[in-house]
Amino acid sequence: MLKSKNTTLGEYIIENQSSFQYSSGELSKLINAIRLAAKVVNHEVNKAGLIDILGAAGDTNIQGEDQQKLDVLANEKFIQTLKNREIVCGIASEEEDDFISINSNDEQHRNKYVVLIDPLDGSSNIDVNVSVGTIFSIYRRITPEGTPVTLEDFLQPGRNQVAAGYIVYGTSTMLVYTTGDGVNGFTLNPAIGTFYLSHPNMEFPETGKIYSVNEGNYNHFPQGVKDYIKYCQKEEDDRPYTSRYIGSLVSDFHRNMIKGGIYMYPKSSKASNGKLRLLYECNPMAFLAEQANGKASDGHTAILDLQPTELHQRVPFFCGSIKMVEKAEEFMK
Ligand code: P6P
Repeated sequence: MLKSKNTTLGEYIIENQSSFQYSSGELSKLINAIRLAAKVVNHEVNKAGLIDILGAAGDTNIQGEDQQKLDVLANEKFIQTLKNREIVCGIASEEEDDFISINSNDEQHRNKYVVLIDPLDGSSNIDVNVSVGTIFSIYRRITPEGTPVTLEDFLQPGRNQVAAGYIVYGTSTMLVYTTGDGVNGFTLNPAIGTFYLSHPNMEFPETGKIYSVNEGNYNHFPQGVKDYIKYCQKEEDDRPYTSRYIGSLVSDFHRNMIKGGIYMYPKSSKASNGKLRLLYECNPMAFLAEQANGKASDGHTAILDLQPTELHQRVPFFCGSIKMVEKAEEFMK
């Protein structure tokens, strides 16, 4: 497979399609649609400070969170692009109370993929110019082709994903994704609007020295989590580790995948299932983590093995270098 560093994303998708089993080209068209939407959102994110697009949109989403204007715009752009390209039969989004059935005509129902997205994760960072990201997760539908999608098509275990990835709108904009054959990172050259393969075969180092958690919640964590955090801070062996927490899952994940580290969003007495959503945050990031020789669990069970029950359900999330996640799990036994 093409892996030279000047491969464009477009060339890579075409090359990848030939080796992706039962690819009818629809998945390639789907990844291409995400590529286009990513460029549009990147343009808006990068100029956010310049035009009146900062601040809340005056509305709140199902999570009860203030919707930032860019949240709304990113959500609209990804949904519009996926609809226009007539590639998917259903979409679920953090910003939409219910899933969207793409059924403008019978031909639409022939499309076999459903997409779940967090259109702009970490959006509270927008107004302070800290990086944010988009997360996407792709499944093959399980209900019969030719019929409208049902909730069942979205409540599949993460193990069923056919592709997943994120765009990080940071110092540079990158699209990082997997179709089950490793993880590859593409960096956008904004001058010409082309993504180039800059990080082939991304992998988590087996262990690391970075832990990412909101320590402001320390007093509300289960004892096992408190004990692990104290272990990270202890002056012995290869510790103390460094604490790095950006408040943007995509950015913390991306840094930890390159340098080695663990990201944690545990349950607490304030949030009995943690904060992160299983379907469009934890499952795609867990698919990427496992494809990059990392690990992702809810503290006890692999994220990808959890059977979802609700569209916006939350789960505790521990993800990153395999040895660090295993150590944290030991403390939580
Ligand atoms: P807290 C952003 O809202 C997000 O979903 C993740 O991107 C981020 O890691 C986490 O929540 C931050 O949450 O409670 O620490 O501010």
